[in-house]
Amino acid sequence: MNRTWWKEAVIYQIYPRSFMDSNGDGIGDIKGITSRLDYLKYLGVDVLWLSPIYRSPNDDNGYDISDYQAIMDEFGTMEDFDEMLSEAHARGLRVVMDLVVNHTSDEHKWFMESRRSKENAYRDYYIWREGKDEKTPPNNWGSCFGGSAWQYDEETAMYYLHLFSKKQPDLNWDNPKVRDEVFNMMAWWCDKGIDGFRMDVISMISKTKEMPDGQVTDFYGDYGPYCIHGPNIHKYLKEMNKRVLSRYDIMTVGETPGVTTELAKQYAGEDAGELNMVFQFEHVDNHGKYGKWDDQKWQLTKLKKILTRWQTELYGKAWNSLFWDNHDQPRAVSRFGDDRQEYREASAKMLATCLHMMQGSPYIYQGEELGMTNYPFRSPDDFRDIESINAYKEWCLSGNVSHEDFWPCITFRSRDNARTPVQWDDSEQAGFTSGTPWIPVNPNYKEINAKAETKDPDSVFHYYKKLIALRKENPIMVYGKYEPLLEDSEELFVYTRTLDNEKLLIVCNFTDQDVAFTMPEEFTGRSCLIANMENDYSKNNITVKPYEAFVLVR
Ligand code: TEU
Ligand code: CA
Repeated sequence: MNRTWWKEAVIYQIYPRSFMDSNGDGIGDIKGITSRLDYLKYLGVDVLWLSPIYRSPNDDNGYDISDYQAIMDEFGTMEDFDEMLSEAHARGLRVVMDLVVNHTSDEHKWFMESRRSKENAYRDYYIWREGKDEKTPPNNWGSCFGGSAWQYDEETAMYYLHLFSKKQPDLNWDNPKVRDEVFNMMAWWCDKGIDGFRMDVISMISKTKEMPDGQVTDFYGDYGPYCIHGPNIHKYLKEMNKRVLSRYDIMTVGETPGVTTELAKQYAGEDAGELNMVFQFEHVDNHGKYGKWDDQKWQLTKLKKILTRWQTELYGKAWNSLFWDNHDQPRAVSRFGDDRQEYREASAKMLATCLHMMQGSPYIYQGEELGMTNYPFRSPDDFRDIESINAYKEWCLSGNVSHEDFWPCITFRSRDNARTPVQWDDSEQAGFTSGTPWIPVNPNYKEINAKAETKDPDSVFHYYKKLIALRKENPIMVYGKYEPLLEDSEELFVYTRTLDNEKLLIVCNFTDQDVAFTMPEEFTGRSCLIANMENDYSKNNITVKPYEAFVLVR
């Protein structure tokens, strides 16, 4: 297995809108990021991944880009960006950009041209089809944000495809001109000195030409096999690698909905010549009665089975990215841990241990290092996210489900949980802004904030800091082989890591109960690398306390 800097790195995701506001307009910005670089350096992370900062009308908070080579007005200027980049580099921090090229904004000049006429030079940059008739779209595909994936456009009386909102038309990657534009734009950013790309829904850029109806799920058809891992996906990524990626020392991570371990070896195989690693979603995609809208926690054995499969099947062949949450997921401590006051800190540390000790590159989503929790939504008016707003309309206001049934599900899973402002201190608006934030601050900021946690050596923050530092001193955390133990336990997540003569034992209690555990002989009485509470490891039979986590070294 090759040793590389991005395998050894810890990546921190910044959602700029909610990270830090520098000018009191209530919206996080680039100068805000620059002002917090010392905090990130102190935490010890190596790479910052910025969610999109490009010019955008913000239908989907920047995932709808109208100019790839300009900065969103609300976030600042290109000078602010250049300053941030050089300040980050001066501190040894690398910067990875979000690359959103499955679609653009409908306000991108390519699309504004494209929709004008069938003969326009940009027409074929997007995916246009005739409807079945005037009122029926070309097929039954649904958009990820609800409704049909096709929008009728009066100008030329045809439909365009949008797998996300109707303000996010899909680019036509089969057009070589589109690939040229995208690759040139990527090289432009690389020449500026950025350190990599996180590629938004990159598994969806190649579509089946015939576009047959999908299987009917929910209210619309699923585009499933026709838009995910499409016919030319690997051809286009290899081309991208050859023409751009391979020319720079950068890291790449593909966001690849629907990816399996087999496919991951193609996308991110050691010698596949495509990407460095992918985000898989199996461990966060527990679907329930209303699709992704569900209020149930994972059964631990199921969660372990998924993660163990990714750990073992990719070993030596491809590289895992490790995450519990991001800007599309609820807060990890609320979802996988326990955000009740008596367990929040312990369970946040337990989750950190469990993730950072696995093989792959760990991602920390802003605020996760503080143990930030889900937001206590009171009414649908609290939502800012297009996905939550549309889902509430589609499921509830239409009368499909009652508010009482749906409310616990949508509030447990809403993406807005992750998007409330980072809690910097206990002053008004948690120190995020001097104005009114675009989305409310979680009312628990007086107890949970960076100022308090950086001062308290026992905080969640300092636990993350320690885990990150340990990774630098212990190559076994990066390169060791993973093996699961106690696979049938519904309470404990236990595994080992092995590298040469070294071996680690990782034990994590995912419940609020005491659990009896028999220590493997080889670890009895051994020293502890890190733990979130005290225990006596000299005995054979020990009691693992609620949300306890420890790592022993053989
Ligand atoms: O998300 C793509 C994706 O996989 C969606 O299915 C995602 O899970 C979504 O949140 C539905 O629950 C990426 C971005 O991360 C997301 O923020 C964007 O909204 C989306 O692409 C469109 O660009
Ligand atoms: Ca601002």
